[in-house]
Amino acid sequence: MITIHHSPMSRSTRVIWYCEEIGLAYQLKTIEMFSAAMTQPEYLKINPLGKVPAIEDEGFVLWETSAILQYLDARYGNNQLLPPRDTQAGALAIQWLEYGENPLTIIMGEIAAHSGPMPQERRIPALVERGRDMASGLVDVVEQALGQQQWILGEDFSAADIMLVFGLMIADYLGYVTDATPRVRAYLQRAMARPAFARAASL
Ligand SMILES: N[C@@H](CCC(=O)N[C@@H](CS)C(=O)NCC(=O)O)C(=O)O
Repeated sequence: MITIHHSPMSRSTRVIWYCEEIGLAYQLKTIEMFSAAMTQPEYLKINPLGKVPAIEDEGFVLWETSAILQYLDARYGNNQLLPPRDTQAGALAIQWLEYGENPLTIIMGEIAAHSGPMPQERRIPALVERGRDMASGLVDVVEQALGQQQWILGEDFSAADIMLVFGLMIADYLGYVTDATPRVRAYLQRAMARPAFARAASL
């Protein structure tokens, strides 16, 4: 069974959400965000950056959310939630997986963390300022791409949606999902109505 190193309400929720979508068994090792435990040698052996998520699979360790979702889908998910890489749909899936993390979640996360929960000595106000200049534009990219589609790749839900929705939830919390982005608003509601999301978000 895979082990997910997890902090509630963090990027590791994406990994749990993925597992819940495909019915993959997992166990959680919970670690408190920004706590000293994240920078202890024992945890740095798992993730040298001292961040979540990371997974362990029979001694194999992997970090970076996008890599984890791609690994799990190929190894255990029968490619249910990502199209084959050698197709254009597969290439688009990777485009959105990556966009969902960087810049979308990186920028939204910086605005949120550096203006709030991050320890004072680590906060960089310039990151908040830069993020605020970029935030609406980043949400608008998804608004335009969704068009009339249900999900970012079309009619089928994918792991790319899991990556994007996490960043968009922070954008929503920060007030960047507005009447000017109705498709993103409806997309978030659709995603959050999925039972697998609800289970992951509760952990
Ligand atoms: N690009 C990495 C980012 C990981 C990351 O920044 N995780 C945050 C939680 S959402 C974290 O652990 N932060 C703790 C810290 O910065 O000290 C990924 O997608 O896995």
